[in-house]
Amino acid sequence: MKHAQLWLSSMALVALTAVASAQTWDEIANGGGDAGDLPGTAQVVVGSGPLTQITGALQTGGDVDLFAIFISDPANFYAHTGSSTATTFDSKLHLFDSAGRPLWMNDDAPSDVATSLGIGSLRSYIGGGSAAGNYRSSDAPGTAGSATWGLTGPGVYYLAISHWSRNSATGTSQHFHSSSPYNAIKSPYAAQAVNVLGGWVGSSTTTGTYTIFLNGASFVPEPASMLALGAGLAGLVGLRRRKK
Ligand SMILES: [Ca+2]
Ligand SMILES: [Ca+2]
Repeated sequence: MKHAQLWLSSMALVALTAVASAQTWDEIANGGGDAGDLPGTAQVVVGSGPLTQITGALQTGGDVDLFAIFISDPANFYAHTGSSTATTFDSKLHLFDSAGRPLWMNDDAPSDVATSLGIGSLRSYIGGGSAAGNYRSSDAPGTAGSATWGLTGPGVYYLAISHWSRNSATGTSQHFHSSSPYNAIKSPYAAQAVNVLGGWVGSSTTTGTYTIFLNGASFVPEPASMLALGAGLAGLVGLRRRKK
C-alpha cells in the first residue's frame, strides 16, 4: 500500500514537472492533428504556466489554424510570427474574444516592432507596443490612430494564423479591412464587431510551417478550458439540431 502511494506521488510529480517546463504548444505533437478554423474546432492550448510559442503548419491551401489561449497580462501581450524561417509563408494573424467576436488583425508587422522584435518582412504582429498611429479602425484605415490598442482583460481569447489572403468573416462579410495599409494593426468594422466568427473568405494554395511567439500569454487552465470546450460542444449540438 505504502509502495503504491509513493509510486503514485512520484508519477504526479513527474506529470507536474512536465507541465511546468513545457512552454511550447505544437499543433501535431500536443494538439493531435490539424487545428480547426472555427471556435468549435479550435485547439484549446490547455495546461499551466506561461505559453511562449505555438508551432504548426498550413498543411493544405486555405488552411486556417485557430487556438484558444489565455491572455494573462493584457498590458504586455503580443503575438508575432517571427522571421521568414520561423514562419515560411506571408502570414496574417487575427485575434478574437472568448465568444469568437473579432478584436484585432494584422497582415504585416509595423516597422517599429518588426525592428525591435526581429519580425521578418510580411510576417505579422498583434499587441501593444507599436506607435499609436499604427492602430487603425477598419472603417478609417487611412487615418493614423483611428483605433486605440487595448484588451478587455485577462481571459480566454482565440488566435488565428493563416496565409495573408484568408480573412475572417460572418457570412460573406469580412470583419476587417484587408487592403492597404497592410502594416496597420486593425480593429474590425464597427458593424462587424459583434459578429461571431463564422468562416473565412479568400482563397490560397500556400502551405508552410509557422512559429507564433507569444508574450503575456499562458496555457488555458483546466476550468476555463472546460468552458471553452463546452462552448465547442454546444456548437456541435447546435449543428446537429440544424441538420435535422
Ligand atoms: Ca494546420
Ligand atoms: Ca503578411
